[in-house]
This record gives sequence, C-alpha cells and structure tokens, in this order.
Amino acid sequence: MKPFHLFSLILACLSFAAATAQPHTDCDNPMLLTYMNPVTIDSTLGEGVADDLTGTCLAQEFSSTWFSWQIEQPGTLTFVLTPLHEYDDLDFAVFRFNDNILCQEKVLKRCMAAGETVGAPFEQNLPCWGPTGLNLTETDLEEQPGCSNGNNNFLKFLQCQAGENYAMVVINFSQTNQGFTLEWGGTATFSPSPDSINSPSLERLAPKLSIAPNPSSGALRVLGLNAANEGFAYRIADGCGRVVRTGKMTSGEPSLDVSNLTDGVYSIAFLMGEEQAVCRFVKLGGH
Ligand SMILES: [Ca+2]
Ligand SMILES: [Ca+2]
Ligand SMILES: [Ca+2]
Repeated sequence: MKPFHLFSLILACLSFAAATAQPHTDCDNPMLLTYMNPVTIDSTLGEGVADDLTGTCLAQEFSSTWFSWQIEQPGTLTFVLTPLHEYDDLDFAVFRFNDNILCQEKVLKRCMAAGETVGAPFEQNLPCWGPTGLNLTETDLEEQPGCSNGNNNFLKFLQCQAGENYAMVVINFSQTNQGFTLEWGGTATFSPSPDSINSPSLERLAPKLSIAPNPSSGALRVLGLNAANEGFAYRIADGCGRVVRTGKMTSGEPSLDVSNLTDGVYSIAFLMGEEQAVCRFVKLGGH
C-alpha cells in the first residue's frame, strides 16, 4: 500500500498547487441541474472559499463539487455516482433548502461517508469503494466512515415534493483529482423539465434564448435574443407566480440587475404580442 499512498500525496501536492477557481466548489455556487440527464465531472480539485460541511458525517470539505435542483413532479429520487478512477472513494451529502434557499439554513437529509476500514482486507472494503448513491431498497439515511456495521455505499431514496429545492455535495475522498459520473433515477422530475422549457413559442420566438449565470446574485445576462427580438417586454414572477417586476429589454447584450430580488426561484417571461418565451432562474446571494 505504501507506493499508492506516496502517489496520492504527490497528486495532492500537485492538486494544491493548481487549485484555482475550480467551479461549483461552494454551496452558493452550485451546478444548477435543470434536466435529469447524466452528468460527467472530469476532475475534482479544491474546496472553494466556504466549508459547508461542519456538523455532517463528512466533517470537512475538499475535492468537492456542488449541485442543486428544484423538484417539478413529486416522487422518488435515486442516483448513482461512479468514480472515473475505479476504486476512488466518493462521499456525498444531500440537503434540502428551506423556502429562503439559504446555504446557512440547509437541512441535511442524507450523508454518505463509507470507505476503507484501514487495515481491513481488500475484499472487506470492496463494498465501500466505487459506485455510491441512493436506491429504492436501502433504509439507512447515513453511513459513517469505514466499511463496517453493514455499510454498503448506498442510502435510502428521497421522497420529493413539488417545488422543493435540494443541494448535494460530492467529495472525492481519495483526492486523485479524478471525477465521476452522476446518473438519476426514480419518478420525480427536475424543474424546468424538458417539456416545460421546450415550448413551441420559445422555439419559434427565440430558439437560442438562455440566461446566465444561473443562479445569479446580480447581473442576469440574457443571451440569444436577436435584433428582431430586442425591445421585448419582460415580466419576472416569483415561485408562486406573483409578478415582481416588469420592464423592457434594451439592445446590445442585455442584462438585468436582479440583486434586489429576495433569494428564490423565479420565472422570466419575454413577451411578444400575445406570445411569450419563459426561462427560470435562481436568485442566490449578493445582498
Ligand atoms: Ca466549499
Ligand atoms: Ca465513500
Ligand atoms: Ca446502506
């Protein structure tokens, strides 16, 4: 085992030297998942500026990647994380946000820290390396470090309600800098689903329309509006459909200042005559 540990140490030192601006390393800067497509993260490097794992089974944040999503259709939610490097030890924690979607107030729902019991035979540790996640057969909500007491790398599925917002952090405990794949299962869907965003009017009015960054704390850039679209009126509504702002897009590369909106999920409708194209965004931080 010694050469392996030395190799890990060298990798960790190289990782530290190169640790700059790895995206999605903090709870308030997650990768926002709007479709339930599989996700591939190529590398895991750095831990961002905040450690959001104090008090969880993971205890400390490093080599982390944060995701967040909103539930559209209620139901069960499962996933499988598979390391790109075969025996890497991935850990994860899943949180549900309160209505205000503040990272400081997120509630821990699942916590997976299973991994090697140091000194135990390879076969005994094998269930706690490799693929990990949530499935429909497990009943436990947490696995502590090590590979004893029935640890098997999987926890109970989530039962999700419409409109709930979640966050997940994935940690590569092995610190090899290698990434992972993330595949979803269950009956719940994320918001917006492909059905709700690929509306006929959006395809016709502005097929390349997108907004970024998402989540946004300040300037929300509106991309993909062409000259014919400029001058669009727009209308921003909160998660319950209450209109909180109206205005008109300007020419050039339009952006909207959303810094004074309360943190939460919004829809923005770009209006043209009787038709509209709708995108959703999350306002998070920046007060
Ligand atoms: Ca962080
Ligand atoms: Ca693990
Ligand atoms: Ca289990």
